Amino acid sequence: MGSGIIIQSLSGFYDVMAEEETYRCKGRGVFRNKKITPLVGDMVEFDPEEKVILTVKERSNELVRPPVANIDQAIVVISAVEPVFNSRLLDRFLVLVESKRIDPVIVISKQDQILSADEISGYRNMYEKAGYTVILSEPESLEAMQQVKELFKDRTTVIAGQSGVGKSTLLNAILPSLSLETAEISKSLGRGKHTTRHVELFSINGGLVADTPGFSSLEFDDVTSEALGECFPEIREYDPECKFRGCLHDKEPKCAVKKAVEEEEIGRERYDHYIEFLHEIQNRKPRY
Ligand SMILES: Nc1nc2c(ncn2[C@@H]2O[C@H](COP(=O)(O)OP(=O)(O)OP(=O)(O)O)[C@@H](O)[C@H]2O)c(=O)[nH]1
Ligand SMILES: [Mg+2]
Ligand SMILES: [Zn+2]
Repeated sequence: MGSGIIIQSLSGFYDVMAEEETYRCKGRGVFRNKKITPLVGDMVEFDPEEKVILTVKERSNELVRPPVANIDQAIVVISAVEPVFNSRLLDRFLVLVESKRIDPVIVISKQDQILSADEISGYRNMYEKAGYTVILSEPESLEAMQQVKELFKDRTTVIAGQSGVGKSTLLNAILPSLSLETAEISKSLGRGKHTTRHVELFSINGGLVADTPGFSSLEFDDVTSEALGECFPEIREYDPECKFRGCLHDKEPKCAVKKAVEEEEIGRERYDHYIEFLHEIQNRKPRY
């Protein structure tokens, strides 16, 4: 028996990596009855002789689209231009990642295409002030590539973000031997699809990294209104000072979060998105 991690799933087979070797395994027959579906990122016990996965260990978290488990970190890539920088979309990604207890890092790509550095520096400050690491990148920036590569060490990372922002390009710049497929925006958006379609974990700098087709659903289905504030680090920080326990920082009086927004300690745009998302969650139709 051996233990390993699933790095790829291909029509009924799972590639299990153990001690630098990869074994193409099937799931055990009983998985079907027990409704156990192994995922990329799963830690498993397997039989290397028979090439069968015997047990799937408990997951620390899992994403549905893309289907991947046990993620420590997400590099959320957003482009400075084309697709145009969109802080609302970035905040959506951050909430989804935080709600799964995954550590986010922000990469703003396509720095070579911005007209002036001011366009992005205000946003950079806002997100850094909120508590995030922000890396400005373009494939030619060795410094940015080195910084991202360092983040991969000893953990499992997913690269997330909208189609065309340069997720695959970033990984290719860090490790050219990956030769991941990339596409001009017009083509990928024209098809309405991501160029990257399947999920695979690659070993880079002592860690595992998954290029992903972004997140195909950006709905807050699993986030409650009470939990939303927890997904904004700067709101999480001020929340204990609110007068009322369970304050949602909306209409409540004596709210420390709203005060921090007035005093420009919390970014106005971040707060506005928080309120927008809160109302979206509150107006969500119950699901049966
Ligand atoms: N100028 C410039 N172009 C970039 C940069 N990063 C990516 N691109 C280009 O943007 C396009 C899309 O890049 P991809 O790496 O395919 O984007 P992706 O995020 O992997 O997209 P999906 O796989 O569809 O989700 C390609 O034409 C890249 O060459 C950058 O930093 N600067
Ligand atoms: Mg891609
Ligand atoms: Zn409050």
